[in-house]
Amino acid sequence: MNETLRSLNRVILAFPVLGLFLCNTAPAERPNILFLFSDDHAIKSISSYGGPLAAVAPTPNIDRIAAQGAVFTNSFCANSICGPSRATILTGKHSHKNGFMRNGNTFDPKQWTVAKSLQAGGYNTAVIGKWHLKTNPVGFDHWEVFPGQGNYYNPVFIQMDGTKKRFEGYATDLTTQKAIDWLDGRDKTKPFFLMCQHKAPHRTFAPALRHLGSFDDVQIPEPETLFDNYYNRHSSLASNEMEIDRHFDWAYDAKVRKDERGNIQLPKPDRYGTPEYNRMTPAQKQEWDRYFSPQNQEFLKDYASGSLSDEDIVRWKYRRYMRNYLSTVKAVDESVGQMLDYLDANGLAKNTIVIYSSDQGFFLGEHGWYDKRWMFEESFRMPFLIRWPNMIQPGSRPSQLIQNIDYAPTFLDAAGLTTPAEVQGKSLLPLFKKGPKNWRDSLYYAYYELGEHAVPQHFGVRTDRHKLIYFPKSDEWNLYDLEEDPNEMKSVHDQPDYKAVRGALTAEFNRLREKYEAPPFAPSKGRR
Ligand code: SGN
Ligand code: CA
Repeated sequence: MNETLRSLNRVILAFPVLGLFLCNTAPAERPNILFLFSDDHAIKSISSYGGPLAAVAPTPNIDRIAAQGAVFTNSFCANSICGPSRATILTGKHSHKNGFMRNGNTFDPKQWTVAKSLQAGGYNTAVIGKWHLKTNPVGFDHWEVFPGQGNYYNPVFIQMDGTKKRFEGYATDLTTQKAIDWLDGRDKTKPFFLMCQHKAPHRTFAPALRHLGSFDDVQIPEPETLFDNYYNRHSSLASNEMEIDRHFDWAYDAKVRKDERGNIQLPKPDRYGTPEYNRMTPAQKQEWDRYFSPQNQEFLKDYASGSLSDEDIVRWKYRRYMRNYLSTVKAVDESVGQMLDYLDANGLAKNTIVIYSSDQGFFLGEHGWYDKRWMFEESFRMPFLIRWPNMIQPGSRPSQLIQNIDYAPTFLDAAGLTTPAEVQGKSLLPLFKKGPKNWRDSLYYAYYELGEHAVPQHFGVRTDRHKLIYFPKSDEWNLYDLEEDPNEMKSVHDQPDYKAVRGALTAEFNRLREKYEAPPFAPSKGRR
């Protein structure tokens, strides 16, 4: 009897009812689940999603998952912010049901999670890297996670005994190595569930030193909406605090340190220092400076000469942002390659489900922005690629509307375990089979944060063509026709020719709020 079957038998002996269920439905060998995850990775910077960046910034390893499995082309989050997205993945529920509605909340570790079910169902479970839920991971046989947001250079990992250990190196590489080490030493009598969760490409977009300059010789295309004027939509767009122009910090984000500037005064914002640079060893700082300093001096000279227009400066910052962001993605892509190679080398590829995803999307200059939060396409969309040999058609591109509430039931379904009735998502497995599919036509979205980057609370519904957004604070609505206006530059909510669409979407919004038992709109206190 092979190892997996032996472990399956043990589960069946321990849980006779479950055993019945497993025998009827699960394949003989339950699949391993490798969940590769990053933070703030926009689909436009994954080449298998296509688009103008694909040619200049390919992600060959993530694309391996696409070629051998499926790319979900309409994958979305329930709440476009870090902790809430992670809590939704673990619980299969919208934020109001798992209690983690904003980054400032604390995850209640007593509640049901997919990790707990997989662990109890016979899986060897682990999470490594970014966690960001305040309380320590529960339901994992092994964990080693960053405190809070974590750092890029020489990061600290919290150990299972509660101590904090600092490791020299780059966060993405260290996370990968730790994941591989765990796989090597895991309990091989059981199938595994491993969540390998990177900090990158999150702010402050700090690349591995070996990748500095990787995108200097390519022309990075600019989004059409880089100079959005915020007309014709909700007034809060104009009062945002996430513009490359007005809010991209000179030292912190654009990497022009104060001590490099001589007597040249840069305009605002210049609020933060250089915490990542400060963490580096002298040798690391030298490498960083060797790359950034000459470019910074050239920019400062041009700036001081007065030859740069406001638009030139935005464009310079956009290029700097994108070069760094895409460089952090390059390390994530390499990590994916290493993990896939590990599966190949150890005979695990065939029976391992591999997922690549990220907690939400991100603005790569669209609407002039960095950051996320909005229900606009760039931040609402979440990458979701999945490979499962013999179960998923290689190169497929399912277009159904899926959401992060669906991950937990998918994992459980694949493992032959029962999904609790309270879970709000649906298993994606039926979408891999041929034939007609009974799937949802709309998605519910809820963003509850109170002020960071000055994005107001908003709630909405999206169908394949339309998006309705409600802003409770000002009791205003926006409606977008994604076919006519894919860049979401104009709300048609008050246009008479959209009366019928508006009525249908409002009814759908109310239906979903009822279905998911969403709470009434109520302003909460505080900023986070
Ligand atoms: C930090 C970032 C913000 C970011 C939030 C949420 N500032 O506060 O720019 O929007 O995290 O990101 S930073 O100075 O700490 O980088 S999330 O991915 O954790 O939700
Ligand atoms: Ca995030």
